[in-house]
Order: sequence, then C-alpha cells, then structure tokens
Amino acid sequence: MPESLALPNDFEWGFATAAYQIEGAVKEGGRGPSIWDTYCHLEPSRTNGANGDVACDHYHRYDEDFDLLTKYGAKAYRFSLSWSRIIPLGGRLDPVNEEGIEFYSKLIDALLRRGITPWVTLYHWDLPQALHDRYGGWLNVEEVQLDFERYARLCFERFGDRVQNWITINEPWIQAIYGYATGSNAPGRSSINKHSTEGNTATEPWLAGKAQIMSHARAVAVYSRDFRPSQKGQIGISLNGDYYEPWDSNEPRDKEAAERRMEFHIGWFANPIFLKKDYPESMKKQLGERLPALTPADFAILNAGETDFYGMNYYTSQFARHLDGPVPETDYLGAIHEHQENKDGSPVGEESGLAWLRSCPDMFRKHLARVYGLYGKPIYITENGCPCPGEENMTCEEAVNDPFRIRYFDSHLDSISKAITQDGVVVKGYFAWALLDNLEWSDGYGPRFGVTFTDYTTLKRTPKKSALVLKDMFAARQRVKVAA
Ligand code: PNW
Repeated sequence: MPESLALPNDFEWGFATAAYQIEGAVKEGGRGPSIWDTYCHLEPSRTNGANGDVACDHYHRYDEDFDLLTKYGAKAYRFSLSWSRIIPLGGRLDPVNEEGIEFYSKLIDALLRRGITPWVTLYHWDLPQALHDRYGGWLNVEEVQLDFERYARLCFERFGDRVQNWITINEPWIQAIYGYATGSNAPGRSSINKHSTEGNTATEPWLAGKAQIMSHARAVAVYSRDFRPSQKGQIGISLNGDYYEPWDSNEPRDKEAAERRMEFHIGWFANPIFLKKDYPESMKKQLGERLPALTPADFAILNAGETDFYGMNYYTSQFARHLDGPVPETDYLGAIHEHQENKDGSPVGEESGLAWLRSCPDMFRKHLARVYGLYGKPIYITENGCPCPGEENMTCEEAVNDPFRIRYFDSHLDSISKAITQDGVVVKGYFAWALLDNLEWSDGYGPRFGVTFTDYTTLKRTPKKSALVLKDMFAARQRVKVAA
C-alpha cells in the first residue's frame, strides 16, 4: 500500500447509531415521549407507517450489540442519549429520571469493559415532546438553550467520569430544515408541505438554527469552565453538508452558487461556533430580518468556551446551478438548484440504494480540505456510509453480501488518507454509519445503512461482509511505513 494511503496509528474508528433509531422500549424505564414518538404516530402516517416503538430493541439487547462491536474490532462507538429518558419532561426544573441515568451508565460500563471508547451525542433529533408543547421547543430560542444547558450539565456530571468524547447536537441543519421548512422530519412543521397543518417555512427554520447554535454554545461554555479541566475530555458538534461543484464549470454564477450552498449548509453553524463570527454574508443578504441576529450577549456565550473538534457527517456531493429571477421567501438552499449531473451530463457519482446518495469519494477529499481550511479544527468523521443498490428488497442471505458498501468505505478511506498525507488536513477518526440496520426516520425500515443485517420480525442480527473487513482496512493503512 502506498504511503499516500496511510492513516496515523492513533486514528480512532468504530461505528455509530442514534437512540430513537435503535432503542425501542419507548415506554419503559420512565422515558417521556419525544417529538419523534408523536411524529411517527400521526394519522395519516408520514413515516410509511413506521415508528420507533420497538426498532432494534437495543434497549434490551445492547450486550449482544456490543459483542458485535468487539467482533468487528471497533475501537470506539458513537451513540446518542435520549433526553426524555433522562429528563422525561425535558426542562431545567423538571425531575431527573434515575432509571434513565442508570440505563446509560450500564451502557457506558458495558463498552468500557470491552475496551471500546464511548462517543456520546447529547441530541440526535429527539426533543422531549413536553418542551415542544410547553413553549414551542426549538422555536423558543431563549428557553430551549437554558433547558439544553441543564441537560448537558447533568450528563457531564453523571457520565463525564467515564466519557471523554462529547457531541452536543447531531446535524442542526437537518433538525432545522426538515423539522421546520420541509416538514419531512419531526416536528413536521412547514408552510410548503401539504401534510403539515402548522408552520412557517420562511421564518421558523432560522429560529430553530439559532436555538441550536446557542444550545451548543452554552453546553460548551459549561464544559469548558466546569468539566474539561478535571475530566480532560473533548467536545464538538456533528454538522452535515455535501460538497458542491458548479453545474457549469465555465459559469461564474454557478461557482458562486456552489460556495453559497455550502455556506447555507455549514457556514450557518460553523461561522458562529468555530470562528465566533456572524452568519455568512450570503445568508444575511438573502434572508434579511428573517435571520434572527446574533447579539453581543450571544457572542459572549459563544466566546465563553472552545469547541474542540469538527464532527463531519458526510454521505454525498452534488452540483449547484444558480437560480435566475426572484428568490422565494421559502428558499433555504441559497438560491440554487441541486443536480446529480453536471451540464455535460456527467454523474456526480455512482448510485447507491437511496436516490439522494451517490458515492463521491473525490469530492469528499475536497470537502475535507475546504472544511479544515475554513474552520481549522481537527475533524472526526462522525458518520459515513450507504445502503447498497437494491438492498431494500433483499433477503438476509443476499444482503450480507455487500461489495458496494465495502467499496464505498474503502474509497472514502482513501480520500481521508490522501487528505491527511497530501493536503495537510487533520482527520483523527472515522465512524461508519451504522452498526446495524435501523429506523431510517421518515423513510421507515426500508433503507439499510447497517453493517449488520437486522431482521425486523425476529430481531436477529447477522453481520454483513462489510462489518468484518473494516478492521483489516484500518490495520493495513496503519501498518504503512511513512518516511520521516
Ligand atoms: C443522517 N440528506 O441524516 C443522520 O444523522 C442519521 O440519523 C441517518 O440515519 C443517516 O444520516 C442516514 O440518512 C441524514 O438527505 C439524512 O442529505 C438525510 C440527508 C443527510 C443526512
């Protein structure tokens, strides 16, 4: 293997999941409902009839699942805590559910016993329903950041003796846009979705964005002041965002469109969080008064702590074409059209098992360089993966044979290696999405991202080939001798 494909010996790697997608047991152990419980039980269904009531039943089967991690050779495991298991009503004055704390404590100990490092996400889209009902949840910027701060502090207090890697929020963009602009995720608010009865796509996503920025900032401030010095851990946030190239590479307006699209995806959050700067100019210009200002008081909170790393969730890339004419108030992409083929008809990448996901490893490498160049923090890939073409309709025997996924992992690891050895990007870890097939949100139980096949009738787990080859891929890359 050439030197360009090396990975550092201390490179962290493992698999990722999220609470609502795998746990089930939604009414056990004193858990309160979240906005996803409500959303999955709406009539008519907005999730293909699917819900997380049982999911993978990880709540009762975590030991078996962690044995899989051992078998796969994982060094680390990323999972999320269900806020409403820990504080069923969510708020800063509401009671703590000791049974919920106990459950996650057992989980953490079960990982440590196996020598696997826990990576804990505090929030992966499952806001306590009570906070949504009480004051509008993520739409109430002032209230929700205080409740999130208390929740975060409680987690640092109870788990921080054993957990040294924290992710505050998973993909605030998806929470804000799918939850409040398109209405395709909980809480399903939108003024452009025929299934939504409430919402305002022109204004609400931008409030939900600010609420998450400030919630992150408060958690980081608390960690920096009261916990990092003694617990010696690190804290970051996981941002999604595709890489964009111009649809017409000879058209300056398409080049601007590509950059603007990435500002709307990433700069929205990364400017305030990593640079302690205002939102990108392109957003301020397009959204005007609808973008809630970051005030000097907000910057005091943002400046009170340091975010240690950039968690990157990367799946795919696209082409951006500038939009002619007036921009509708409901636009959230930055006045562009998204394409999977460029002007010459070249596809951005190979098709996977989901329409939105093409395999684009070369653009991943550019993405890594762009993000590191702009924000300058060590990057951990906190999600990367895909369903194979046709996998949705395969039997277990067919699905365990997954060469497409193996190639996807290998080519994306190549890009990480090259970004490190040739582009000077600091990438320190990689989490494959996902440990096992699980509830793919509004797409239900169709798409299978797992390296483990889940039979949703028997709940039997069967390792796919991809699960067993990752260990060797990392070992080979870490064996490469690098000239001093
Ligand atoms: C992420 N897109 O979501 C989430 O963090 C996971 O919970 C999820 O299962 C995984 O990716 C696979 O989808 C995304 O449409 C959902 O570009 C949609 C998109 C990106 C990420």
